[in-house]
Amino acid sequence: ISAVISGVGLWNPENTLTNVELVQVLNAYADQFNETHAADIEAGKVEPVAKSDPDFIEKASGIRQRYVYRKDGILDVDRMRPRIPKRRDDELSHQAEMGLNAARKALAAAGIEGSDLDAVIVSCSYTERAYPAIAIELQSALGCEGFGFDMLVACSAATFAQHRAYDMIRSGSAQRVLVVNPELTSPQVNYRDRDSHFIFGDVATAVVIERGDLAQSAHQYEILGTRAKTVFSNAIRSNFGYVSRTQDVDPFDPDALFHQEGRTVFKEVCPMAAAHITGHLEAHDLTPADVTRWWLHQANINMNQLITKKLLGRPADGDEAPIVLDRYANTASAGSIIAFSLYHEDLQSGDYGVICSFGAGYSIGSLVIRKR
Ligand code: CO8
Repeated sequence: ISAVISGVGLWNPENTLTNVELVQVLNAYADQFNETHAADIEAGKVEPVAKSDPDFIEKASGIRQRYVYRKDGILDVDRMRPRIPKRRDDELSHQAEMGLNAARKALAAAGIEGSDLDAVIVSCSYTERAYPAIAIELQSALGCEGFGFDMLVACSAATFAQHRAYDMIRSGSAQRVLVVNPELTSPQVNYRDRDSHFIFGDVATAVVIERGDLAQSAHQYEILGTRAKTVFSNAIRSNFGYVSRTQDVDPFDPDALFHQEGRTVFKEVCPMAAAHITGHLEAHDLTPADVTRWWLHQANINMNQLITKKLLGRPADGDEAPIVLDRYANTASAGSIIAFSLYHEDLQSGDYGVICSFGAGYSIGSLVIRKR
């Protein structure tokens, strides 16, 4: 039984945030904080808040702007977090709405209806609640029988969920699976921290994975194989969780927001990702030279350039390993799927491609695919 990606959908919020806007609010906060705590800073009792710089951001990361689900509140120096209104239980939840927008596009691309699906997986870095699963809410909104479940694997959530869809189809337990990634990262961003305030954006992606003999769409990619790897690391971490309430955690506690040792991540993850991809290709008697397109995780432009150089022995050109970071920033697990969504239709029948994520965990997930 073959499994194919037969449709992909991408939805981005209306609101964009530029580097300059983010830097302005952080620097205003730094001035305010440093003035208020001038005596303690002078006495060495309090660390001053460091200022940010738009040129640094673009040079260090390749990011120019990001989409945010709700802009309101982020640029208010007295708030510095999005204002996302609470919804009633009988309204669609925020992530279900984001996911639905991307899901509809993926279903249209695959030429199928929600009722044709057997399963819905919602997979992303965070879900806004533990239960009922966002996937089950989405399943209901799409009018799909069968089952749904949520799963979290940070940056590798999308690829790991696609692996599960592949397994389900190959084992015969489902014929058509929708994998949805509503990446609502902005609530976890520390907009007061210059090291990380620029990194993330919000977006939703979705793919339909179908049994090969059922797929009818114009652009189909057979999944030749999947490979996953995890290695425990504290270099990317957030300690926010359902136990936080019992620990009286302050919502601005940096420990309860995304934080990382960016340099360490860079050094440790790049060689791991390159070795992982090479090994996965070898298992299919392929080499990096056989691959037409690389849809890589989008965390940092320098990281992607280093990985593709390690793989190809030369820099990749823009077409080979597309970058979407400039427009979208790091959208956690959705990054490689955004790249796939925007840059796949020009592939010819028989062309090989690799989708690969790498990030927190550490986690690495890849799919080797071939256009039908
Ligand atoms: N403006 C000005 N200066 C700055 C700024 C800034 N905004 N930020 C840092 N600096 C300073 C630093 O303090 C440092 O100063 P000094 O030399 O005095 O110490 C100097 O600039 C250089 O800093 P770095 O060495 O940190 O700079 P880098 O060139 O390494 O760039 C990056 C920093 C961009 C963070 C880079 O290291 C990087 O991208 N690394 C890879 C990180 C990565 O891929 N992480 C993956 C995270 S995503 C993930 O796993 C998903 C998690 C789940 C989702 C979470 C949703 C919220």
